[in-house]
Amino acid sequence: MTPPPWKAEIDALVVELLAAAAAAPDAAALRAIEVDALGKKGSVTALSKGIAALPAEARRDYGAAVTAARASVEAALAARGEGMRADRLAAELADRSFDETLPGAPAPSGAVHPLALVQAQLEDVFRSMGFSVLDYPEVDSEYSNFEALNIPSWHPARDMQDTFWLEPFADADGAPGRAHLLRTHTSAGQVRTMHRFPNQPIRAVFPGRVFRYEAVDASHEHTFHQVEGLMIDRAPPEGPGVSVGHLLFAMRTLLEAVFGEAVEVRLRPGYFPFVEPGFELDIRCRVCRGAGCQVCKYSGWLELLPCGLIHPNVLRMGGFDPARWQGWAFGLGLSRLVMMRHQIRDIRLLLGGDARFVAPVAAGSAG
Ligand code: FA5
Repeated sequence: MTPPPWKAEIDALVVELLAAAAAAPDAAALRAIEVDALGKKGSVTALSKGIAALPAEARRDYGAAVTAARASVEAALAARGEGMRADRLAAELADRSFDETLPGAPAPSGAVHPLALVQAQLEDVFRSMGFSVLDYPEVDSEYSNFEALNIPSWHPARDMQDTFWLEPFADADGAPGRAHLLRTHTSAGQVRTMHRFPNQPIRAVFPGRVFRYEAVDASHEHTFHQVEGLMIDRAPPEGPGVSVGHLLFAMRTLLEAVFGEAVEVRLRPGYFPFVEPGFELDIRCRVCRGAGCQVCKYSGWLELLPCGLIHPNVLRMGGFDPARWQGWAFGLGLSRLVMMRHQIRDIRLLLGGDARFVAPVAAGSAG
């Protein structure tokens, strides 16, 4: 039986395309052949349209022949592409300047957030002075956050820290229905620490997030970080005692470690129901160097570090007899310290999710 005339036509086209694919010098030429043959307006695609002109009994064979033609062209193109890749690899391997033992390109990595960086620095300084670093829950009881700190519910000092209150629930220790809150300050860990280390000298810091229901601006956040410091020791004549001098030494040591130089500070009397006497330690604003800016509210000073000697009532709440034990505590505004350290003009940038805060920095500029 003589083959139909279209058979020779299809075969000729396939032979021509296979030869072209085999001779394609590069990927671009190969792609051009693919488009010319298999693309929307390609020569192989056009064959399909010829089916309409054929008598019904020839259409099945014609369709099968076109499908086979397309498959062999596709296979030839794929084979040539694979051949090119193999040639390229062989050429690269033959190239003596290629050293496959060299390390690859470094993978992009992140950097430590300034808050975490300064917190780690502070923890190191305090560890070097014999302090433990402790961690306490962000959801705490009204008792730890206020009552144990000599701030009963009627006390006007409650208004100093606007509070996010939670629905009452039972504590893990089974105490029913106590009021809970998002801790407004890391001082909530003070009496917890005293209960944890009863009747023994304590040196501890506890950093963490705290929360206040307050208006946000360049230097106030509703969520910010503090570091609490606590030192308790036996009072004379049983022990060395604890003085404001120790407190100031610790404060200066931490500020010098963070800023790498002596920092101008001033001490003002400050009122907190859980310390007596209480102080506010301010540092010279390092964003404007004292000239006045929105961070320091144009005063040149930034309130950073309230502190004082632990109030006898708080020692008592913690199980320490104030006649035999003395202590100091401070509550450092870590977020503000980081702003000073890295000259950040707006506190909202710290937790705003700006990826540049954790972008890799060039070696040597991490500080
Ligand atoms: C307290 O939170 C006391 N617990 C500190 C304390 C501890 C006093 C131990 C005595 C002994 P105050 O509310 O002032 O105090 O906050 C402490 C520091 O947190 C401030 O000096 C400031 O640096 C920082 N701070 C306070 N409110 C904000 C805020 N909204 N945003 C950012 N930082 C804040």
